[in-house]
Amino acid sequence: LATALTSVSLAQDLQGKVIGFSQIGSESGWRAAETSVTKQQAADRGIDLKFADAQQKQENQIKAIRGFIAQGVDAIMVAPVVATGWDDVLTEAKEAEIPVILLDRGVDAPEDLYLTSVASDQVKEGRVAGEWLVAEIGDADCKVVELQGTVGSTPAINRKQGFEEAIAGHDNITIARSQTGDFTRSKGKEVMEGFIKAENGGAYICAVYAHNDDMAVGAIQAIKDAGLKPGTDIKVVSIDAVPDIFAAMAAGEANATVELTPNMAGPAFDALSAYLADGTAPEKFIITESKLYTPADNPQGEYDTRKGLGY
Ligand code: GYE
Repeated sequence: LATALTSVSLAQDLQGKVIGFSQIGSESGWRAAETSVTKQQAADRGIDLKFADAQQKQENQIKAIRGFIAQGVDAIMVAPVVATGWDDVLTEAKEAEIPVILLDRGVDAPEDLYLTSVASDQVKEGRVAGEWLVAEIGDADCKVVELQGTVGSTPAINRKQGFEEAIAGHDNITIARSQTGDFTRSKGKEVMEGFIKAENGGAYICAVYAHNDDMAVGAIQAIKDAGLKPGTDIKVVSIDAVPDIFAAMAAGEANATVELTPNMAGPAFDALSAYLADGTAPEKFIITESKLYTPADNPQGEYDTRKGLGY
């Protein structure tokens, strides 16, 4: 990760370009890191980044994108909060000949409405998390509770699917309860409290699968408040690899996470600079890595490395 964030070749051709970025908000530690890495990447390349925080609302994103089009920006980046409802505004950008790049989440819209999408393979992330659990649990019976991401967002849909694929055929592992925690720490805690209550105090919950680390961190608190030990009584597996989950791992309170780089803007700017230089069409989907981390992977060291990388 350190290498990925620092070995940026300065693409001078984006110097002075005006790029609008419609960010979802700051629901998670990962999201906040993505914002600061994007601003840093823009500054390194001399880009004039117009940043708009949508406070989790699609209507604010659509408004911001329309504003960018009216300003005549050179390109638009958007992290789409949900998958549907983008056709009109993306068509408007296309008609204005402004390239649009999707960051970290996908859309249900024709592929010709955006230049490229820089994101992880979210089905794979769910699968990696699920495969970890399958290997960890072996033949034991395991009742899982699931904290889903934002309803209608591609990471929530895909991470659910991937996890279900991984546990399919392992009848000893079942998802007992599944609810959205909206990718936030506070909602993750609240929903986990509800799961524990509904499951007779939580003693028979074997694992929590959270679609992001922030919800897992909230769930860890709820588990502790219920007098149980996260990491042992209830295993904790999630996605993102933010510093706080490594702190939890170092304390024995979390078991596995799947890394999501916060540096989506770097590859996005590289693709854009090639496109603006000579019309080179980038890959439609630029896929970032999904690496599993467990307590065997030096969690304290990972925590230290990640602190200061925009987190
Ligand atoms: O995992 C989560 C965030 O869109 C893939 O959004 C991203 C997710 C990320 O809030 O923490």
